[in-house]
Amino acid sequence: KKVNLAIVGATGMVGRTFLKILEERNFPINQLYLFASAKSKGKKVEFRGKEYTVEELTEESFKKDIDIALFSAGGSVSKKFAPIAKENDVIVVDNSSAWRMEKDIPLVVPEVNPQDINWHNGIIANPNCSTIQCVVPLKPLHDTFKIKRIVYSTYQAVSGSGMAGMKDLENGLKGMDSENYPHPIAFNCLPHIDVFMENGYTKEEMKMIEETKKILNDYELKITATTVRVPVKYGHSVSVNIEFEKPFELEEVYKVLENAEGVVVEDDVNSNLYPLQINAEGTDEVYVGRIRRDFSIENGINMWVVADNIRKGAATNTVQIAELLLKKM
Ligand code: 2RA
Repeated sequence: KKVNLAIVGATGMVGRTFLKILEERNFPINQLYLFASAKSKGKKVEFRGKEYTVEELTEESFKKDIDIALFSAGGSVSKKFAPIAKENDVIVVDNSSAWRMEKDIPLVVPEVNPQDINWHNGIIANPNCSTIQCVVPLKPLHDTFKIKRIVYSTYQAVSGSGMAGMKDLENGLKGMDSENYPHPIAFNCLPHIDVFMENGYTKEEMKMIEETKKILNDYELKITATTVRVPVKYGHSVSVNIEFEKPFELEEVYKVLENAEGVVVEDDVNSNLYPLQINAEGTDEVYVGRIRRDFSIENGINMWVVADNIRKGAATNTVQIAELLLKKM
């Protein structure tokens, strides 16, 4: 079955990666529509050897015969246009944080909770990149050893802020100026992603905490997070400390992770083997290493989790959700 697919935010970093992933995965498309803001109107984009013209996104855009729309155009565009798309019987898969915590909107990572797309009512939310890469290994560990508490510490690439973030890193090498961040990012780490909330945490930290509970469907989990921007172009790394309810052998933990869907274990410190952002870049797997017991608590481990934040963290996960929708059509 071929579908009529729209991409909203087609000229952004994730939007352009959608096209790459759709080609790589041979997603069956009948008609393709590319939408972006007025400033991108008329731009030419190539897809499967054909040239497409970017159209300005308007309230009329979804009057066309579109089955699925992939959004990556920021929260305000999603807030305004996802409901319009839904009214026109378009199923929306949205990358922004606008809808993620809505009760009647599923938040989906296909390796973790694919069944949740069954109760969508027109909009499905794609989780935050740093959350996606963590829940992929956390899910099988939770199923096997029952997680009690998680401590996240992230090392996030500047591509998480799109082209602006990339420019700031490049600029930083020259003038150390930063339009996009409150301080220079070159040769620096910024413990500040998105805005600060009343409780002293950033929105990014609260996203990781709340989205993890929703995706694993376990609101008893005790979770805290510190999210940090680092001078890396592509790939987020996360140090994950986990406390389990049940005792375990480290061998069992390795076995669960080695058999986990979407996970590649890279862990042999004797040969300096552990996940690296530069190796994860351009792939769709989640790499796990530095797996070791946390000797400071009864049943705990530490691990290092790395993935390409633009692919598995955003574009690929969204296309995988669209593939789940295809199966239901
Ligand atoms: C970031 N996770 O890395 C956020 C949004 N992509 O900036």
